[in-house]
Amino acid sequence: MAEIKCTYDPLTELIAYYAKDKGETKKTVETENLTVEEKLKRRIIDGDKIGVEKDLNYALKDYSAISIINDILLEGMKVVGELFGSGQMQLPFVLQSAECMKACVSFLEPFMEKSESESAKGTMVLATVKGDVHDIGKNLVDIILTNNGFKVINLGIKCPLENMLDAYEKESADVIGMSGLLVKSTAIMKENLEIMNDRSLEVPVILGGAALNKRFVEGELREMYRGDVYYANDAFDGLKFMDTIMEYKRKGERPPLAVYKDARTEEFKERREKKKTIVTGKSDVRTDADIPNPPFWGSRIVDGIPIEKAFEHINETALFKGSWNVYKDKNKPEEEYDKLIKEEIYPKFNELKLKAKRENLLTPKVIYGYFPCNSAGNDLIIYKPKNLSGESIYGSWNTDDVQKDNLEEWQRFSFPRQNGAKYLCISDFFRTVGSEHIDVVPFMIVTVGAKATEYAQKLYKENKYTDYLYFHGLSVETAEGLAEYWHRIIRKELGIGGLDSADLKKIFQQGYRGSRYSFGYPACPDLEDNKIIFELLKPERIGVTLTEEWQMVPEQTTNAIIVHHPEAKYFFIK
Ligand code: B1M
Repeated sequence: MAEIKCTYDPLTELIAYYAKDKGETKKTVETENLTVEEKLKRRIIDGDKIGVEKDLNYALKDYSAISIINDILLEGMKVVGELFGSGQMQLPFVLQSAECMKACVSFLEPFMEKSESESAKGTMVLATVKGDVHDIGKNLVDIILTNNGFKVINLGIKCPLENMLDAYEKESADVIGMSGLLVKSTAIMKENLEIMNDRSLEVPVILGGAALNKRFVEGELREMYRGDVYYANDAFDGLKFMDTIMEYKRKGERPPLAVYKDARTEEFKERREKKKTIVTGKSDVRTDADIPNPPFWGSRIVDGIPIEKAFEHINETALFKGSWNVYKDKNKPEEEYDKLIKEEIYPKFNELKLKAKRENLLTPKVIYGYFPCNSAGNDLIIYKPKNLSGESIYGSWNTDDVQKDNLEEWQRFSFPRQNGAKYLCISDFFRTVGSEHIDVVPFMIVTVGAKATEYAQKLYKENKYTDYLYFHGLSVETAEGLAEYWHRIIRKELGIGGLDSADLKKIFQQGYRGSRYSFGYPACPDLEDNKIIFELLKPERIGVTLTEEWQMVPEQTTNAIIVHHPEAKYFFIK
């Protein structure tokens, strides 16, 4: 007889413990008087897999394994989807339900014919597109589809279209799902659809990821692609579209899909065209801001940073809402959300931090430096002492070498300028080549190490979906926390840290002098500039490398140019 693998789940225990403490029964309801069908459905909704084999064995007396899955358990998952859709269930609990579903299916598999266990409601070939390394969004789609009765061929990240088409054919799949978070990925998706058009393919395609929107996918792309294309805002949208596609496929029809028309579409097209034109305006940023003294010139490596420092600088809103997807339900009182955060999310957060520290899962490392510079129009020129070359550039420089007449151009950034608004450009915050003064610009690359990626992968492969979401979120937000912390150190070293707000929340809103801009973000959107920061800092020294698509490995890494000018704040290049 098949054995359920999991008999103890720390998350369930933890939640139960806190619920007990408050004299409540949390999400679970009294199941004693329920029928076995109702009990199983309830278990799925509650994500309660401990001891589920007893109920499954009982159900097997009256039902076939396949019917338990299709008629009882999937009904439970349907409710989970509805609760998520209406904002009544948070993503971590959805994943707990998916884990329970997975455990049940594994238990039931030996009771099924091979053909039954291989049957699915439909098949999706799923991948993150070429050039993009983002994994978690796609994996969440895989988890939700798989545990709702679909088969998913997950091809991983950086996937060329050819691989997707091969798998589509080989597996006789029904749909291709493409994911991607980078702005460039939206262009790759369009390119993929164009190639499919050229080959007269009409494969239904679902697209998802942060840089996409309905206007682009169901407007522009739907108009040009000869097959059907859908925009999925989240994993459950993906599920909804799979259901629709399969329903119509069974009927042998094509779903009636309208091309999404947005009144703003023309305006957007116009703006995009305008963006391509050369901007001639000029900002009125002060040109005489004082230049702080750096503690050293050149670059340094910092190892052995206590992980607590990064933890202290985690933006909890970004972690809880952004990464863990724990949102307030608009229809419920504020107190209920506060209670959820206090009784479930904080304990999880604290438990995870302890585990990460105890098991050295996150190892903060920083490489940073202070460089002499001047601006020239939109460009920022970085100098190096003439007498330094080769490997000797990578380290602290002798201060005497950093004299105006001993400096030569080393690297150059060309930043875009705002078209309208204040006509801002990052280079405006630095003294110009024509001025007598050499300015200072710090750069940094921070990482929490490769073990974070490996551990997250391990959890995913072991089907520990909730833990995967929690840990991945913690690891990426710790990288961001480390960047926040190191920016604080840089301000202190430059002697401008006295202007820091005492309130951490205000620090997250730039409550300090200057700004931290990461390449790929709106003020400096060109990801290719990562190449220059790599030339400046050589982060391979702390184990960080750059892919040919300008993304950093390990994933939990971020970089920035730090600007000390008092007027420097975030701005958008539209
Ligand atoms: Co950064 N990052 N980041 N980042 N980061 C983005 C992706 C960015 C869009 C932010 C922005 O500009 N507003 C931007 C890329 C823009 C561009 O292309 N130019 C960006 C950048 C620039 C960068 C760096 C380059 C910055 C720098 O250091 N210079 C750097 C690169 C890191 C590297 O190279 N290793 C960097 C670093 C980081 C952190 C490490 C701090 C951290 C982790 C990055 C990571 O995840 N690997 C981070 C984070 C957290 C983000 C944001 C804020 C959130 C990403 C995330 O984890 N979301 C992101 C902005 C954003 O998304 N709003 C951003 C949670 C995840 C579960 O959601 O993957 O979107 P997601 O999946 C969702 C849906 O989109 C949908 O369903 C999923 C679940 O519901 N979905 C599908 C996705 N695929 C689907 C497919 C479907 C259906 C639904 O069907 C097929």
